[in-house]
Amino acid sequence: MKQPYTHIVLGMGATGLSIVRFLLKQGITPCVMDNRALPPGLESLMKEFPTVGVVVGKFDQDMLLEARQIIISPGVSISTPEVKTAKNLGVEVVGDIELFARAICSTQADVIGITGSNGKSTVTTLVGDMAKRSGIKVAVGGNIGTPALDLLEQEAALYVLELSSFQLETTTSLNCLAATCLNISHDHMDRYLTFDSYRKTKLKLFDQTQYQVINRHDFQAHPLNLTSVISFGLDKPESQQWGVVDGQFCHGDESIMPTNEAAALGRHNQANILASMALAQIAGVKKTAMIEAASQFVGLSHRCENIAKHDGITFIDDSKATNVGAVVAAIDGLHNDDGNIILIAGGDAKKADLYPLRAPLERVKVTILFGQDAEALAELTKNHKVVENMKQAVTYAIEQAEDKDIVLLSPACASTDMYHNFVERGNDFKQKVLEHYGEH
Ligand code: UMA
Ligand code: ADP
Repeated sequence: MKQPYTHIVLGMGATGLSIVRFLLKQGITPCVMDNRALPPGLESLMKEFPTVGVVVGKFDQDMLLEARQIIISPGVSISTPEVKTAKNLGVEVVGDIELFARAICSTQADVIGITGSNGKSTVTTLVGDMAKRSGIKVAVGGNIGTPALDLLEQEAALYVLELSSFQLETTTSLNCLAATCLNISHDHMDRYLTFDSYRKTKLKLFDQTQYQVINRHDFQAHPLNLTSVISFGLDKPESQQWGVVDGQFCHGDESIMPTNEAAALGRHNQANILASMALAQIAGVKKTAMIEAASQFVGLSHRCENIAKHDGITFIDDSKATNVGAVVAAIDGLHNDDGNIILIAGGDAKKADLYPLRAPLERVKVTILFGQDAEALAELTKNHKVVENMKQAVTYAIEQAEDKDIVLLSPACASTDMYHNFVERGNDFKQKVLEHYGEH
C-alpha cells in the first residue's frame, strides 16, 4: 500500500513543529521524522498534534521516496544519504524559509533578510527595534527566536528575518525588499566541504532581493551578481551610502548621530548599526527612530556584554563568539591603550581554520584555554595557559589582571563539548566571576 503522507517533515525541533502547524493550517497532515531514537520534541509533538505521522530512530527511505515534498529542518544536512537519494529521484526538498517565501508572496508585506557569519542576531534585533519605533507593524524571527512560519500569524507589514547558511541552502524564492550578508569568516566547516561552498551559500540571499546592502570592507561578502547596491563601512561614505566621518554615523553627507552615543560596545557594533540603518531606511524607517534605537540598544546578552567590574578589571562575556571572526572583532573592537585583554577561549572549533587568530592573539596579555580544541588553539600562541575548566580559567585570569585590564570570554568555538549551549557557558563565566568576588 502506498504510504499516505505527501509531505514529510525532517526534524522535531522548533522548526519542525512550526512546519507542522503551518501544514495543518493548509489542510495537509504530514509525517514527521527524526533519526534520533528519543528526540526531545517527541512528547510535545504527539500531545499537540495527535493526527500527524511520526517516525523516530531513522529517516524512512521508502516513505521519503513516495512523498511529494520533504521539508527539512536546518540542523539536518541536505547531504544526509536518504535525503540525497530522494532528491536525486525527483522529490522536492525545501526548508521552512522557502515555505515562508511562497506563503508571503501573495501578500503586500515586505521582507528584510539578514545573513553573514557574525552580527546577524544583533542587526536583526536592531532593525526590528528601529522599525517598531517608527510605527511599522514588524515581526522579527527566523534563525533567531520565533521560526519564520510562526511569524505569519502576526500578519505584519514587515518581516525581519535572520537567516543561517543552513536555511539558505534550501531557499530559492525569498523576494526580499532588502538583504545583507554582513561579513564572511570561517564557520560551520563541519558541514561544508570547502570555505567557498559555505560562502556561496550565504551569498545566495543576494539573488533574492531588490536592494543588496553590502559591507565595503569585506569583499568575500559581496554579491556574485550586483543589482541595486547600498554599502556600509566605518569610513567616509559616497553619496547615499552609510559610513563614519569625524566620529559621526553618516548617510552620504548627512550626519545622523555621534558614534559615541551608540550604547553597544565595540567597533564591530558600529558596523552593525550602519548596516541596520541602511536596511531600515530602505524599509521606510524614520531617522529619528534609528537614532533612538541605536542610542538605547546595549547589545544582546553574551555578545561582548559587560558583566562586571572589580578592582579596576572589566569582565566581558562574549560567549556567542563561536567562530574566529567574532573573536578577531572582539579583540580589535575592545582593545584600548590603557589596559590589556586577557582572553579565555576554547571548546569545539568545528574544524575551522584557526590561523587568522594568530596575529590578534599577539595583542592579548595571555590566552587561557580549555575544552576539546584547547591544544589546537595553543599552537597559535606561545603566550597561553591550558586549564581544565571555567573556574580555573577565571581564577588564573584574575591572577594575571591589573587595573584597567579586560578579562574577555570569547571562545572562537562552539560550547557543546562542555555545555548545552553558549548561554550556559556565558552564565558559568559570570557565576565564576561573581563567586570569586564573593557575590553569589
Ligand atoms: N535532527 C535529526 N537528524 C539530524 C540532525 C537533527 O533528526 O541529522 C533532529 C534532532 O534530533 C532534533 C531536530 O532535528 O529533533 C532539531 O532540528 P534543528 O537542529 O534544525 O533545530 P531547531 O530546533 O529546528 O532549530 C533551528 C535552528 N537550529 C539550527 O540551525 C541547528 C535554530 O538556530 C533556529 O533558531 C530555529 O531553527 C528556528 O529557526 C540555532 C542555531 O544554532 C539557534 N543556528 C545556527 C547558528 O546560529 O550558528 C545555524
Ligand atoms: P550571529 O547571529 O551572526 O551569530 P550575533 O549578533 O549573535 O551574530 O553575534 C555573535 C558574535 O559575533 C558575538 O561574539 C559578537 O560580539 C560578534 N559580532 C557581532 N557583530 C559582529 C560583526 N559585525 N563582525 C564580527 N563579529 C561580530
